Amino acid sequence: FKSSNTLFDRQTMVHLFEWKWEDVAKECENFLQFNGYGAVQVSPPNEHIMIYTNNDVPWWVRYQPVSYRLNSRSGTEAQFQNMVDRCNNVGVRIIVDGVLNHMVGVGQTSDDPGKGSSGTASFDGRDGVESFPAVPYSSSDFHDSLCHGDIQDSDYQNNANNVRNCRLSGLLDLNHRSSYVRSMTTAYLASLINMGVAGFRLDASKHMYPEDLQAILEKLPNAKANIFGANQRPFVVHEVIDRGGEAIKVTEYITIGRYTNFNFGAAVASAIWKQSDVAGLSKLGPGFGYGNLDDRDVLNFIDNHDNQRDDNPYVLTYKNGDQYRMGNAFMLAWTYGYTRVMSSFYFNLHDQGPPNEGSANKYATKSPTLNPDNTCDAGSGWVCEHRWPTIRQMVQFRAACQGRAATEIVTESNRLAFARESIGFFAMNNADSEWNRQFDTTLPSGSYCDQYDGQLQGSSCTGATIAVDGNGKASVRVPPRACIAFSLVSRIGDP
Ligand code: AAO
Repeated sequence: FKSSNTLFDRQTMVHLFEWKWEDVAKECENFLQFNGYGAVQVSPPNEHIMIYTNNDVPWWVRYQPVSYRLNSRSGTEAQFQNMVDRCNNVGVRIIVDGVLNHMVGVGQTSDDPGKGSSGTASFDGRDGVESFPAVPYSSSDFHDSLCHGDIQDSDYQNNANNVRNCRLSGLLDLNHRSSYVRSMTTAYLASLINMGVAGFRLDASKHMYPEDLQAILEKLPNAKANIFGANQRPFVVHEVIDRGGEAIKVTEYITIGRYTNFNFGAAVASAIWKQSDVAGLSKLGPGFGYGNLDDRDVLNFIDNHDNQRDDNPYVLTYKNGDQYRMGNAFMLAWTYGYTRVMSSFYFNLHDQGPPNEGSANKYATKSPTLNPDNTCDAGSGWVCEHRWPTIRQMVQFRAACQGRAATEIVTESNRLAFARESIGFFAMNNADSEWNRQFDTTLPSGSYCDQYDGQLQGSSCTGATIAVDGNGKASVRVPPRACIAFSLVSRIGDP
């Protein structure tokens, strides 16, 4: 379950949070395939509650499943299949956000009564009723007999069973020890594999026992051979938040896939904010600090859709501007793990949903629109970090450098540089003055275009150019609080 199932030189996925299937399909065809992206994590595709409040639909309705039918705010089953086919056709894989841990919340407010009908399925999630006829699930499929209430904050530190058996903020907790629940969840994931998806980000894996997940995952078919080759297991990333001090540890999940490494973005943010020093990031890999396991165990990212919404985020987000560019550039230049780029919509409030078409159109999700420079038009409400010039260039840099070690590592106070052996060179200067020195780039002689603040257009470079001599040496000027990156894909004058 560890292999990303992407094409060999595509080593980054993008989370197109809340995008519609038709828009994802177009993005694969028009942009992702040309910019080194290997896969898209999509929002949960199955039926979910709908809540209309404050002229909006909160984004998190997608995390309250009503059935496993493929109808959602992002589109229908036919649109989903069409997206999977069109993305696979251009070598971009689809990773589904699978919500297996729970169904809906028990519902306490008039906005959210915990029952109703949404899409095609009716449901009644009120405490004690717990009926989901379109699966079907009934009250005996939930954990009520083991825990009839919510996970308490202190459980995270000292009660693993409560974290797994009690309700995550009121969400009805399925019992995956039951062979019936296992068979329903396996069937859901298997049907997605048979539609051609490459794998899953499993929501709230921390709240399910690893042995139960293993039993579910072992029964899955291989990824489709005509797309992925023979005998390929689906890719699985478990959402487990473990930054130390938890009763449940990421090590429990590494035999059944990768885990979401929340320690990575935390380390990068703290270095860039100078609570520590970016030079220290030269050690960010297996064994660094707490919770950074082997390359093949981790999915690394700067921020995700949850922690970007924290009141006072401990990670960099699009709201940090240039520091966010630096953080992503480092992640993509560095060798550690499989990487994910976040792609957001603008928000002020935690619950705010994706840009929508207003009440007359039942708050249908809006499509992003583009600026002439191929970034997203902020007016459409989408941030599209994955299209920011620096990030899209660095995703190509990573694709080109796949499999190459980081060598010639140079550190100074608040400065870090390294080569990706004979393919790329990266330098990060988080000090307040220019970093001007000679480096061994390991690259063939030539003239290179900076991919951090520029890009190659035909044979001209829109940013700084760097001359590498016959010995691979170059004098590089890295502006304060910025990076320089260049690679064989930005060599000027190459055919
Ligand atoms: C909504 C309403 C609720 C209502 C509920 C039911 O907001 O008021 O009660 O419906 O009616 C999302 C939203 C929720 C939403 C839910 C369902 O975030 O607001 O509830 O959909 O619509 C824990 C889990 C983790 C989970 C995270 C949010 O372990 O799995 O909470 N993430 C996933 C999704 C998320 C989704 C769900 C799960 C549910 O990504 O979008 O919820 O499907 C500690 C623990 C973590 C724990 C956090 C938060 O972490 O270790 O396990 O995550 O606390 O409770 C530092 C600390 C670390 C802390 C972390 C938090 O790192 O060191 O201890 O900060 O960022």
